[in-house]
Amino acid sequence: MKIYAKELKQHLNEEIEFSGFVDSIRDLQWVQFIILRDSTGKVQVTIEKSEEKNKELVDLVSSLPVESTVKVTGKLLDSPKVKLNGMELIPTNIEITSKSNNELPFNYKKIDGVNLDTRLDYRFIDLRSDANILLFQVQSLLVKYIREYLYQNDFTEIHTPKFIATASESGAEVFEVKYFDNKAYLAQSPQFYKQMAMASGFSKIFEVAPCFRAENSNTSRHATEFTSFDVEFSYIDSYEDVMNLEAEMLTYALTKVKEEYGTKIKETFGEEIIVPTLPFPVMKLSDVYQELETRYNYKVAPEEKTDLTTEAERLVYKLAKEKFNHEFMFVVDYPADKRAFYHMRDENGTLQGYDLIWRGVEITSGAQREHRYEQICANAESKGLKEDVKFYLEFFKYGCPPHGGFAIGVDRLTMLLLNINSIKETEFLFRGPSRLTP
Ligand code: AMO
Repeated sequence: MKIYAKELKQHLNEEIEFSGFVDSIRDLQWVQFIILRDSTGKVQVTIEKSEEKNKELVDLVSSLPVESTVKVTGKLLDSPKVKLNGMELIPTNIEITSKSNNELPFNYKKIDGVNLDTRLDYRFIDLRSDANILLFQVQSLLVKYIREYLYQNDFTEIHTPKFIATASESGAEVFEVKYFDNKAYLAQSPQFYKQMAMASGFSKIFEVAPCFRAENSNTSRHATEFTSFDVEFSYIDSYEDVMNLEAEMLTYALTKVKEEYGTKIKETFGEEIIVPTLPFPVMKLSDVYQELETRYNYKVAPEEKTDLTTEAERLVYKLAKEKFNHEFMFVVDYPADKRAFYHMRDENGTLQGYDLIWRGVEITSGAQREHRYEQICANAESKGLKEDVKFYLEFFKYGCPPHGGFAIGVDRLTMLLLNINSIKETEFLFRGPSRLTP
């Protein structure tokens, strides 16, 4: 029976089959120790050289390159003296299921000093490290618990097309693709379609899917393709309902991730998972700038104050901790003319939208949407968009409830949770302006 590393404890003193990578080999005078690993853990295989019946195994192991894969059958013994989990596998047979080259392109267990591009070129090897396997287990868990929260609250997962005919965010950032005799674009966001679901009466939906942005920016937080967790729901009274749902959702997911992986994350990444308290603090953009100036002497030109600069985002983390003893901060009251046309403005022209900043980085944009037909048409027109978004404007013509939503970047979320330097390391395969392979 095939056993995974994490199940081994239940099979002591049994004949088992274990398959995995050869993590390391110690070939001593009297004994060979082989450490095998699968994605759930490691086990030691012990071969006594003096035993005649082991001769073939000893020969095989002495020329076995590490990182080969093997299938081992044998007896699993309870051996308290063995440092690795107090057990060892005494093999009767070892089958090499694939042989690795002796020389790896780099040592994925010692990445200090290894160029990140080399690691990304050989991402399949880079991902073999314990830290990287944990990283993607944590990312998977985060997504699982965000989903779980939404399912518990009657949301339906939908899947919207990624070939689109018009840009949803702003014209400059789309990738154009040839679509038979026409042009199409890769979706920057499911924005229009999640709103369409509201017009279709779905009430509560979400989607986890790729977004494509033709942003030629080489920063630690931008990718040309990233995974977006998009949420949209109806019958809200204000964008505060949207912020509240998001804060609750994140708190739920972080609580669960901490319960399941908190200790491992602390051991591997040195990061404590801090479960936030509700409600999350909220500040107006203009107040943020004012406080950054008085507290930290951070000054920017008035024309830059229409959005948070990268440095201001970083300082918002400091401010959130000092002022509210919190890791998160919602920033509201962005100038309406600088934000997407689908955000609602109130009767004074104040934007009914927000950004969420976590640990110094924007992780979310959200808003109540403009659902009134005349008003959304006027908003689109003011951005010179009317013809392009004609199909979208139709959604609001035949009844559409008040609604709002938000999007969280999953890769950024993982980066901040584990205090990883760059989004390049939290995407399974990073896509950036100068990276399309592997
Ligand atoms: P926005 O453009 O702010 O909003 O994107 C939402 C979130 O997606 C992530 N993100 C990115 N992650 C990696 N690389 C990028 N280039 C990148 N761009 C964005 C961030 C960001 O906060 N339609 C709206 C959302 C809404 O209102 O529902 C939108 O796309 O975490």
